Amino acid sequence: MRRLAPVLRQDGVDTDLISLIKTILAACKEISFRVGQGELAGVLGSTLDENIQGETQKKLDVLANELLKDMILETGIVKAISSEEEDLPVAGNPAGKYLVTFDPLDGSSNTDINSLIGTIFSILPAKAELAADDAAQFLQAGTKQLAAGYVLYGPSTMLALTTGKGTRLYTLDKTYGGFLLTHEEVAIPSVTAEFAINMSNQRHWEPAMQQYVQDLLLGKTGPRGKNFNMRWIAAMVGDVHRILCRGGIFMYPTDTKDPQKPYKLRLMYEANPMSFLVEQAGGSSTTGYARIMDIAPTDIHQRVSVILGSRHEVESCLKYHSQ
Ligand code: AFP
Repeated sequence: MRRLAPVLRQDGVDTDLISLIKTILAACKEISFRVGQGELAGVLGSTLDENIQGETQKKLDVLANELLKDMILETGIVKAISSEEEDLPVAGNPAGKYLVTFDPLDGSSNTDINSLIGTIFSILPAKAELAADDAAQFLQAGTKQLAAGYVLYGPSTMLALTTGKGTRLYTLDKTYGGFLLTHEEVAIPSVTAEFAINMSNQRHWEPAMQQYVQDLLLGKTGPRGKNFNMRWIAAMVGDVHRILCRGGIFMYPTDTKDPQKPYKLRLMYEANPMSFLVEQAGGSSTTGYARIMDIAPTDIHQRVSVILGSRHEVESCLKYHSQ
């Protein structure tokens, strides 16, 4: 099986970008090892701190964040990083070529139940005209991403990565410590019978989403004329990975549960990198009203509604939103 670097070189990826991706993966390998140790590493459970999102930080959140931040900034080719766990961006080399955004541990609520979690990352071009500590440099649409990926800490540790030339899957070979290409070119089936949504929010959704999901649940007896299956991992990395592997539609729509927080998923740290991976694999990703990768960000921690996956099923869902 082929190793990561030769595959990226064959795609014409810049050597500095390959080096940065390998550094991110080195941090993820350390996170994978700690996650795999579970209770034995004393890294489970919560800290006494809250992050900018108002969420209690898990010990693994902090560990993963510190590892990624330190290793990425030590490369000397990154101008700044922005993390879901950091209030503000952290400046690196003012002459750095790249910006990196990441969710160090997506699915934190799964850490203490030995369920799926992962690291999501996105690489953007640095803006020479802006200072290294200027948050505005991160406010670039998802279409500007140079690379995006996630590392899924599951029974095997897997990497999904795109640099704009398709989406590939790699599996960590824990004997030699490198990621080996295990899925050359991901192609999401355009049709699916599997949906993922947190049903407990049903009464808070917009009518369009309520009607769409209601028709999925009616299955053969309803307007869709076929039965659907449901999955919900409560970690976007796990749900998106399933969709890359076998298709499906994933939704975290706007809801009125907390008027202060109409959306859950973060644009820079979750929606944009996942949208890049999904679109490069032939799927689509929308807010229900606009392509996610076209959104011009206004805040590094802004949140959006997300509907992504099998192209034809996303289109079916959009029809309910356009009526
Ligand atoms: P945490 O990282 O705080 O667990 O949130 C994970 C997440 O952002 C995303 O990965 C999941 O799809 C979604 O939230 C799960 O949200 P619910 O807990 O409301 O199901």
